[in-house]
Amino acid sequence: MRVSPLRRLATLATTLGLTSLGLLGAGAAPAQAAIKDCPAGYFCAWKTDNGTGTMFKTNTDKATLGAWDNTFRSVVNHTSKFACLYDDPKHGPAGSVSVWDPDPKGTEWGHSGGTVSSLRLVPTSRECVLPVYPRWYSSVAPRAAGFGDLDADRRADVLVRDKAGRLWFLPGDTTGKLVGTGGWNAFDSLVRHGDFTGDGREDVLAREASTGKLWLYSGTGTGSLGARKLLGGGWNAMSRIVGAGDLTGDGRADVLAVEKSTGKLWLYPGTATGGLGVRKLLGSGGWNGINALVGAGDMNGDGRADLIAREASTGKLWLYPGKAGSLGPRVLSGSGSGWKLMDTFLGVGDVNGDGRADLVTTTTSDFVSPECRGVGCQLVHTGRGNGALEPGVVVDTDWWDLNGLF
Ligand SMILES: [Ca+2]
Ligand SMILES: [Ca+2]
Ligand SMILES: [Ca+2]
Ligand SMILES: [Ca+2]
Repeated sequence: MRVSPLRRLATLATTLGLTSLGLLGAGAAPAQAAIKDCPAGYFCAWKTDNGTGTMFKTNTDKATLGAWDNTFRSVVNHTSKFACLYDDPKHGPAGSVSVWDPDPKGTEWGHSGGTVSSLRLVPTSRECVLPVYPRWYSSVAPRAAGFGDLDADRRADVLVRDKAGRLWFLPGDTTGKLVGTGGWNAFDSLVRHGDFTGDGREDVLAREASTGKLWLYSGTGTGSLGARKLLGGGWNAMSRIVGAGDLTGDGRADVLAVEKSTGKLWLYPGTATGGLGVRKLLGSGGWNGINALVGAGDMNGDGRADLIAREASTGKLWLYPGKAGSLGPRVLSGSGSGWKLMDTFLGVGDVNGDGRADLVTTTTSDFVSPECRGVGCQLVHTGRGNGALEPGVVVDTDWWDLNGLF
């Protein structure tokens, strides 16, 4: 049985007391009969290395294990959830935690070290050691950004998709709310940047990976998403889809997309009926050389939405200032190799409440700083209001083992 990798273990070990990831495949293999004895939907364990003798089984969490405390030697996880095995009772974080992948068909077995005192069955491996969604904090901005604020409280909010395909709304006070109960992993592009339907509430665009259809999910104004509407097909011809804010200056949010085959950048203007109008060429080529593209709002203070782009070859961060329906000459927004160490770029408006649009990033595994190292550190790069950014400040360490931030 494969043990799911919990990333950034070294850091976690100090903060959560993790010391090991469980033991893999040591000892003699249990008889096939032992694996088959474990019913579908159950996690099972034996006191012996070879799966003989009395079998423990459960399909619910166990805060303590009674007579089975510190006895698990062979285990199988025939559930569709991750099994978290804790050395401490009550799922305590002080001792080590091992994570066993879902194996609903029941073909694999594993070996445990005989130190387990409690267990949980959870939809994502992250939940073995952390809350399902990370903590997100933002300040109340002096004015509405027009995007990055699904519930219109002038606090920048974030949507997080977990690996189980659920969608969480993080309003900015460190709490979270489930707004999509499942199925969101069917989309390979999720875009949120402004109001497309014209009701003053921010909406979300989603591209369905299997069909290339682009859907508009209208925001309800509370962080939840309402009924969806088909915007069109063929969007899998695009390597990147970005919510740009209002570039054309008609007060409606527009969409930008990079064409996979040509590297062209197209502008799709939002229309009064909540659709997209006739596209216009913004960039004649080369846009596939950009490996991060985000509509970040008005970064340079001229009242028009701007675009931030990371050049793959150099790691440079460029600001493309929005002009009336086009983009002006790009200016360097951030140099240095640091931008290559960023995984996700998030433009959700003014995060620190000074009235200027900011940029938020999360890191790749190569990132190292005194505050945080590895994947999933979150940084806020405060906008200066003239297109430049202050150096990023680490604000949290737990933005890992997720499936996207929007
Ligand atoms: Ca908000
Ligand atoms: Ca709307
Ligand atoms: Ca601008
Ligand atoms: Ca700001």
